[in-house]
Amino acid sequence: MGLTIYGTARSRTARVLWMAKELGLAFEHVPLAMGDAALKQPPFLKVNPAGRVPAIDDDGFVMAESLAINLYLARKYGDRASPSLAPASLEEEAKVWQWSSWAMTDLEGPMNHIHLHRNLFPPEKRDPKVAESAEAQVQRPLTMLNSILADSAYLLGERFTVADLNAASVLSASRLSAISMAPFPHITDWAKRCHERPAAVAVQAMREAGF
Ligand SMILES: N[C@@H](CCC(=O)N[C@@H](CS)C(=O)NCC(=O)O)C(=O)O
Repeated sequence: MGLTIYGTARSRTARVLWMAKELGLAFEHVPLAMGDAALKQPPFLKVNPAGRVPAIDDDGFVMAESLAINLYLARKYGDRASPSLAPASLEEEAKVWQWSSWAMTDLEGPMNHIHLHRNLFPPEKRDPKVAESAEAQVQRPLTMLNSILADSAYLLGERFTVADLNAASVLSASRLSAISMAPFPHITDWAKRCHERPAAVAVQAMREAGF
């Protein structure tokens, strides 16, 4: 029993692995990848009926969705980090939900399109118009984020929390490398602070090693 994390670090599972490493959790890692037949077979479909990673099994409690898993792990184990990654009050918890749902609804789709059409797809599959239109779409949310980070080191104030981990996961270093960041210097500084944390660097090493 214990915690099992399903998904390779080369997928959105990197977000959950980052959280687990921040918290110093012991876990079993099952590095399923996109395209693996096992994703669509009954044993894994019992963990995530959507047949996608990341997913976790925490002592028999199963769930999916990267940012939601991180909210759960932060709530259950957040105090294992010092300072805590968990919200310290109802108001902080509400802000954590706010930033996580904002990242998923306003940034995840367009940032993924930019990354696919500028970095990941083979040249013949890339459509510059899709990337341009997605980059135009993220200007407003990124302008807002930049203005918040002008006055605050992290999203809830002076300490790194699950709100930063979730938002910085959606704004991964490779995704940010595909857009012009000149108008957003405070996001650049914040993202660097987040992505240079030892737990994030450890997950990057897992990605590079193919896990
Ligand atoms: N919103 C989900 C997206 C999960 C997702 O799209 N996972 C991809 C890998 S990054 C996957 O498992 N794709 C396989 C498939 O869709 O068949 C999350 O954030 O966890």
